[in-house]
Amino acid sequence: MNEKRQATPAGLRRWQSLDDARFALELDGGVAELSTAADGSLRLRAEAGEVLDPDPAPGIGREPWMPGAVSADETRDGGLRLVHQGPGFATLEVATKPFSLRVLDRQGGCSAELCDLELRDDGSTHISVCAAPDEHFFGFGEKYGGLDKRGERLRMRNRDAGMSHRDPLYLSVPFFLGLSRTSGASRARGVLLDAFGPCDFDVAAERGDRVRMSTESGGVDVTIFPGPRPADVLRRLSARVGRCPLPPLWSLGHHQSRWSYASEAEVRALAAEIRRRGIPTDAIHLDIDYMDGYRVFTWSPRRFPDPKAMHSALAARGLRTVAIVDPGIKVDPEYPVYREGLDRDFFCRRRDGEVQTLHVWPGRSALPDFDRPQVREWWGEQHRALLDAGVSGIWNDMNEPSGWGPDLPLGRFRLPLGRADLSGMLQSDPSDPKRVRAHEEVRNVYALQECRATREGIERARPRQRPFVLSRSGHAGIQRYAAVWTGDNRSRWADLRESIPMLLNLSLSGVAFCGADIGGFFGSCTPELYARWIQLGSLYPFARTHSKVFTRRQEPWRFGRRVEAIAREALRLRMRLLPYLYGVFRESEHCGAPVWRPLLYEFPDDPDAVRVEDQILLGRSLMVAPVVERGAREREVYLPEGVWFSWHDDARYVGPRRLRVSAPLEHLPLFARGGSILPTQSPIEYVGQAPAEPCVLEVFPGGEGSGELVEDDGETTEYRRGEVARTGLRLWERRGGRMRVEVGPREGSYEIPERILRARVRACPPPQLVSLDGQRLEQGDAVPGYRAADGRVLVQVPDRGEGAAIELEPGP
Ligand code: MIG
Repeated sequence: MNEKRQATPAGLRRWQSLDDARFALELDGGVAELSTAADGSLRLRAEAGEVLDPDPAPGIGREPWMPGAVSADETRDGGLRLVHQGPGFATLEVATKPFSLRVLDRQGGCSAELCDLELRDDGSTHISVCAAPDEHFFGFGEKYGGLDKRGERLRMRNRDAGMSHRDPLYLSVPFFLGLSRTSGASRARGVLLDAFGPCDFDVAAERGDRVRMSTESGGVDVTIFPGPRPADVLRRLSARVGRCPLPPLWSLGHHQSRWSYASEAEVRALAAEIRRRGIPTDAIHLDIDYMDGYRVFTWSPRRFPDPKAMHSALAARGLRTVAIVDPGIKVDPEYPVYREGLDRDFFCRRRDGEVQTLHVWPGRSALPDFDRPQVREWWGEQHRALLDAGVSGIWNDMNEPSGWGPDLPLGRFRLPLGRADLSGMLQSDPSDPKRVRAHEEVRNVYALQECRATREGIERARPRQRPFVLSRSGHAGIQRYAAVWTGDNRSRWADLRESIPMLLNLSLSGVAFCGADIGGFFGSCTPELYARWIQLGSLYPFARTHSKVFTRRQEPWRFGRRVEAIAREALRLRMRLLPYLYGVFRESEHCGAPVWRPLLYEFPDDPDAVRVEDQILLGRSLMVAPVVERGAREREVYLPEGVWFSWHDDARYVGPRRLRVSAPLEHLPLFARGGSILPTQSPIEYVGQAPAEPCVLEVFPGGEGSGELVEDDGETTEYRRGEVARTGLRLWERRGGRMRVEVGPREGSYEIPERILRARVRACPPPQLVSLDGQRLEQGDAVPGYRAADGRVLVQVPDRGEGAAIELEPGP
């Protein structure tokens, strides 16, 4: 970075309240604005010069800032003290010289301190967050390496990292969650540096007591999200940057991808094979070869002569497609999308006025200027060509944006030579499309705006449907518009291992719907690696197998019978858990909770849990402890406080404790939390197929617990208007081991035909008495009735939505 720029260590000169939740600050060499939110979050924007730019947040679709009134007092030295009565922070102290912000909670503890503000005339800035000596740092979006980023320097600049596997990667979320302890209890807080261009985080590397954040343009825009628990931070972060809307149910199934399934015949044959072998799968991805000369929104007339017919054949098998769309539009005057984009001046131009081009698959291509609403609208409209042909989801690749300079054609492939130079490119200013910005100033929101255009376009074309968009690049808030996959990984054990902390940190950054390519993209996967990867990957929030052209094929049956059976079982487990998983996604839409959670999310007060980076909580009740070492047939597992059960054999453990579990190749170590009820179903091959047993409650004793079963049509937005069936679930344990499973009356207007509800109580010896609503049940297969075998009790009762209370009296 340029060291010669003039730096102004800012001091506070004057302040003035704009209203009861907004304060203008005059600094040495700059101006700032402080806003307080009703949920107790705080935002500071500062820039060099005399006027603050208009708020850029609405321009990228941030959720509206909900102001929270505070009372303001001047301190003796001319500083400012804000007192907040609501949730979140209690007091904010703004000191004058040096300028700093101290955020205090109700106990008087400091939950955040911002200091060392430097504003430069070119818009670059530094600001630091004080770090506690024992603080751990999580989040930071999509990053390689360990879960805790203390001591690292992280760059945020969206980049097609290719095979380099170094920071930065495709997607940036300039946010972190700090977790420290004060007098025994943990305290979490979140910090978002909402820069649209590249920025840097020095995570207590240079100075152990500072997280230093730097931007290259646009001033600072920092929001502090108080805890005290990680869940509080995520709720506040997501209230600001947005939450992942409930995905269509089919998109939670398995996706089978390859670069590329390159013809209708190949896709049909693949679909037939998937079903013949009984591999649960919901979607097939169409990589770049479906297009006509890589022109987006077209079909190759030779390879895909009749996409409609293909899609109806796929639909008959319960399969859908997700089609790739790159932002680069082929420069070709005969191509209507290019012609129209050019005529309407929708492409990014260079400083010299020429349309900026770069080389991507179609050759020389132009880039839409997604920061303008009309361009987004136009882009969204283009998707009708794909949707009308029967495509169900859109896969946005190369949207960092990525491309190369000149290239060398090699048959139907091109050898990229050098990276595209976009340094002379201009784009519209998201907050004022009449102004332009250098590409670098808004680079990190390019993909966000593209996905926004895509999602909104699909919503207009299919107003009742929930869209599915998948993106490689993105920024804070990408979850509002798209699911995310972590780009081009390798078919190596290290990449399998790394996918865990990477996805956990992405999840803690608000990106709930995320996954890594199962089996690895580059290179050829081995049978053992595929087996372990599909076991873990079938429990990724987003589960897709994908691989690169010229590598070993990666359909689940390419690795021999044994691995095929392992893959089938893994995916059947996913389908079994689908009702539970769906509930976790509901929760995410509701309060921003991640689907994949590091142990620290649920157990922040347990220092041993905070260190675990190779286990995952899927929602609140399931713990995944995957095997990610070659040749390993056992592993160590850490179980935090509480009762835990092995999913497969009901073995019961009381945490906190460590144990070694055996894990033959067929086996994924999986644990359920005692005191939980998980709604499941018998496995299906695709969403829409009726499960033989639609409602199976897996009951794990060991405490009191509650849950919810949420059912709806799985694909429309009617659930938002109450077309949903919600069933409250409760587990009680009385003295002497009496257990009560309460299924509440169904609420909401979504109709479910009468069916059998099954409650399978795990680790339960034959009971002395089982009753339904006070009536004794008989043993046997009749409904209502129960069976006790193999240490489990299966209770079957009719389900008309009226609710049921099942009681079990333990045996003598
Ligand atoms: O330069 O569309 O990450 O998933 O298969 C490669 C071809 C372009 C990169 C994506 C990958 C995809 C591939 N794309």
